[in-house]
Amino acid sequence: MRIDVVTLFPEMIGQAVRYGVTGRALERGLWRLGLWNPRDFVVDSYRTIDDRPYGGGPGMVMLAEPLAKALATARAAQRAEGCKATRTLYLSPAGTPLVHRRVAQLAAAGDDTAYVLLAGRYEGIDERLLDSEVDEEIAMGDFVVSGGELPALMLIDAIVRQRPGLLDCPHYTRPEEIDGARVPDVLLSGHHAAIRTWRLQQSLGRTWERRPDLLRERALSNEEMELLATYLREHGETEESR
Ligand code: 9WO
Repeated sequence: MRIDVVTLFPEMIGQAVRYGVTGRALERGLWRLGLWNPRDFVVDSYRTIDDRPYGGGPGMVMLAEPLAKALATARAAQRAEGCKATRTLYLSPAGTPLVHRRVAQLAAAGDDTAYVLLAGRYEGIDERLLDSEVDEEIAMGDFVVSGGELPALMLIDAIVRQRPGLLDCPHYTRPEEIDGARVPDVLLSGHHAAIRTWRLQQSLGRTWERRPDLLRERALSNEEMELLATYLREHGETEESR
């Protein structure tokens, strides 16, 4: 699973997720994070990301164009990393209240699924951007805060802590061969999606063999179950029959 966040304050997200369960899961490769600042997609010298609301009234509204560019770049980065499906979620007090069942559904997505979380600031975002780009609006509760970043962090934490803690995959460094024992070919292939899949499969297989209790704590995604089944076909039988 990969999660990208479009936010005017990427450091807020990047720092906070490094603590505790989400940070360890990030280090282990159980999820990946991308951060995108819409300000980086503005060309004018003032780097304007907001403007006054049509019809008047207080405050400022986030411009559609920089957000659309940031979202497109986030999705392109997800695809480039092998993500086959992506959903864009907007954190909004007017969204569907988040419940555990929805968290579990979001967390059960496979390694090839991604989310883009859109965190707003100011009075809000141009409605046309929301209409054309957002798949789902999610509320953490019936209250308003000053930006979508803290709600986005709550959503990330809720999703990631549902992902299983797996044992580490095997590691290799030089040389490529020691007394006839070779580094697995996939690790030398430079094929990053295949390497990630192999590592996930190794982690799943080792966890099944050595700490099955960890896998009982919660359901695996379809992709994870297929990877584990293949691992067991390739390893389980032969080693046991030896
Ligand atoms: C603010 C607002 C107030 C009343 C009714 C609907 C509303 N929508 C928004 C809104 O989307 N605001 C944007 C996101 C821009 C300002 C900061 N934002 C925000 C998100 N404030 N609070 C949230 C939020 C998100 C999820 N769960 C709780 C609060």
